[in-house]
Amino acid sequence: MDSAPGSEAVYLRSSVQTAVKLLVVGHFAVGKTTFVGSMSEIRPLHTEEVMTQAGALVDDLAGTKDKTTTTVAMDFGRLTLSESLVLYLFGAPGQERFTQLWQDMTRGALGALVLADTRRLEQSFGVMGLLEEHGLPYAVAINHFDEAPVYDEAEIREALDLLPETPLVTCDARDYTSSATALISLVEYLQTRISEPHSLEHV
Ligand SMILES: Nc1nc2c(ncn2[C@@H]2O[C@H](COP(=O)(O)OP(=O)(O)OP(=O)(O)O)[C@@H](O)[C@H]2O)c(=O)[nH]1
Ligand SMILES: [Mg+2]
Repeated sequence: MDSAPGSEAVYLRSSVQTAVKLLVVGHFAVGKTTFVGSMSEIRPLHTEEVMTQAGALVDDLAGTKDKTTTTVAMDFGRLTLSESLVLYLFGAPGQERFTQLWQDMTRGALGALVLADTRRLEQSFGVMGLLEEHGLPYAVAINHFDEAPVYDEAEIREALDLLPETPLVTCDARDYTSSATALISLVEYLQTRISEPHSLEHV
């Protein structure tokens, strides 16, 4: 893979035939910007702004003591997965006030990776609901934070009410290999869905 950290893959390879748009979604402070930053082979686009007291009234800051900025629009990155396949990653904020933005972000997207935090699993329902409304298939990646509880896969599936076929993985959004594994689980899932005739309407 050409996209290893440190490689200067600025230009798209001429062999690329398929570009796939994927969303990286999740609630406030779950690690979306970190994930897109770890994965992108180009300098990622971030729209970070310093958090203000006003935001503290609507965003749950528990467990985010070192966090000083928040994404106010989106994150964007690119990852060449093979000779012929390139992924465009769009990090979409999960807060309700960004619902309008989702109308544009979901256009043309094939699927989404939902980042979740075991300290606040219930906060993932909002984005999973939005994805279902938009008919977008998704995989779930538990982004592991040091102080977060560790649960069995079955417990997490039950807590998030996941379908048996929905991929569930654990990752560390700061780590390239771990994040790539999570993304590949989503891509493989989308590939199985594309080969199923009844799900073609979603892609
Ligand atoms: N321990 C640990 N910390 C992480 C991980 N991923 C992200 N962080 C930290 O968690 C904080 C929030 O990460 P962000 O990437 O800003 O989260 P976000 O989802 O983009 O946040 P918003 O855009 O504000 O909703 C940052 O301080 C990261 O360094 C992880 O896998 N493990
Ligand atoms: Mg962000």
